[in-house]
Amino acid sequence: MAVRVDRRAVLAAAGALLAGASTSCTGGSVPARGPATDLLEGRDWAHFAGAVPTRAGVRITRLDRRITRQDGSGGQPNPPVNLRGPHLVFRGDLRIEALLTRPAGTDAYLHLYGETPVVYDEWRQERRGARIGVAGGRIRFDRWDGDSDRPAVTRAFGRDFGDEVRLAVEVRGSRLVLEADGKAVGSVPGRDVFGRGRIWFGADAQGDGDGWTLGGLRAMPLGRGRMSVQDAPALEVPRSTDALRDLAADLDRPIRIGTALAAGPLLTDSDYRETAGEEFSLLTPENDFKPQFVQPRRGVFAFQEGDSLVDFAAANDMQVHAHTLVWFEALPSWMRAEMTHADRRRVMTEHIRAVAGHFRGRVAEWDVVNEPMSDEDEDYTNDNLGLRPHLWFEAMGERYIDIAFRTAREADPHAVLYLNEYGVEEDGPRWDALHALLIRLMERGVPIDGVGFQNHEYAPGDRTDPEVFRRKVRALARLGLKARVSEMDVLVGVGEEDVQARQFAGKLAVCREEPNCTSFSTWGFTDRYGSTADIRHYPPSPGDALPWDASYEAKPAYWALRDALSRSDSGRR
Ligand code: 9MR
Repeated sequence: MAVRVDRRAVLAAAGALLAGASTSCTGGSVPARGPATDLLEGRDWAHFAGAVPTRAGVRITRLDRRITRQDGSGGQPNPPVNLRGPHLVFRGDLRIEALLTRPAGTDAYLHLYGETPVVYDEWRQERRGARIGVAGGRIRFDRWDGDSDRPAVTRAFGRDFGDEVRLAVEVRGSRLVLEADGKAVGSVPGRDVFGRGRIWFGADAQGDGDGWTLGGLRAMPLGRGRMSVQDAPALEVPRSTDALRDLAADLDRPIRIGTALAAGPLLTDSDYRETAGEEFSLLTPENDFKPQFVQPRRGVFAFQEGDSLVDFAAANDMQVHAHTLVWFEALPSWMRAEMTHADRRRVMTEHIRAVAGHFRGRVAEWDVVNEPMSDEDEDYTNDNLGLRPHLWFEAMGERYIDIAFRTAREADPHAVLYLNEYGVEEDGPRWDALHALLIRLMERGVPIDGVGFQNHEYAPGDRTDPEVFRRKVRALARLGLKARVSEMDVLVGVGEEDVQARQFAGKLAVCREEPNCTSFSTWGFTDRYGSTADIRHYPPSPGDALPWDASYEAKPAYWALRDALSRSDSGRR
């Protein structure tokens, strides 16, 4: 795998040009420059979404990744961060130089993150950082202060910059001094944006055209500053023999214990990484495999975050339960646009072929169809048979499910294929309609292997009796289908930790006991990054739905899960 940028090629392409940037004329006293460190050569830019290391440097593809909300609105830019690449650790002042080569009409941006953003796919918590680039022939600068999605400072300098621009940013005390093609263009207050002494890199292409090339990138300390470069951490983490995954593997009928994970915290938060690898044997990508991330423009794919999750799983002997191919949420806006029914079908099958094909042989299972059942009563009384009338259904009717599963089976013949749904752990019309759907699918020979029961408990009314859930698992067994607990989280209130513990343990006990239940997964494991966070605040306030709190303290729920795996009796009522 071509992971690293080729040393000679980059040096040849960029060395001389960057060296030219050394003639600074910022007006004031110029601090002495320490030795420069090349940040492309020998560093990992191949796991950076959309980036392709080439002989001329790192090619940055225009991804147009955006955050859209559940209803399809919104459009907050969501440019990738090179989390597996180099980052700077420094004290005092420093200088960063970059060579940007772009076709006319393409806007090229380099992001400098003092703290990495927290990225979900319906919101991105922008933290402290800055962005410098060339747009419309001008040098553009933005600064984020970590209290809003929007930049606190936006400036533009100079004009008529050409296709190739040498940019430099100097962190000098509390100011940022900007330079282009060897000349000072301006200086802005830095407001402690790099106060943590760290800088991660990102890049983004906008405007027309497909992208630009980062032909050089290097950094050096200034004056009495100190600087070093760090690469991403090793993915393999130490294992114990007494974690949840070990207890589950030691059962007479072993099952997998899983959780949903995100590439951002995995690569930047060692507590997250270590607990994830130690405790779990199954990994569901929380958002990184969703269409909005992997196919942000039609035919433009970016799998790098997803690949990092798969690499982490492989390094730690975990399996991947991939999520998800066909859903009505987390879609890039182009996928929701008006199109003919035939084109809609083509978009769906091409997406499945490309994504399941990319991960073929590296993931064990797929959620092929996610949440097909409707929440609206009216969809249960007409011809929809309880199916959600979303864009895929509108184009193909119920057969979208058949087509999706058949296409997924062709794309990855060895993956175990699931339909994943919420609110079907309990009795009622949703479950009845799902059960009837499964019978129709089986009769039509659709290659479905199992059903994931999400088991989200967001409110007291969501709590379901494990024995009712057991009946659902058995109903699937009668159809020859597997079952799994796929996304469990239990939001409670102060003093209700025992309620939470009981709910988690009750479902795990059923899964352990029913022969067709293959795995038990929680939707994240620490409240620090839980999906039930209240995002009306900035930064969001964490929820309390997971077995570890926001400081990685195990809660009673964790000990109850261990208990449910350790008891020698069957634990049945
Ligand atoms: O946890 C996920 C959150 O970060 C995303 O914004 C949201 C939309 O893509 O999806 C959340 O995960 C959902 C999962 O994909 C499907 N079942 C419900 C999960 C929790 O909302």
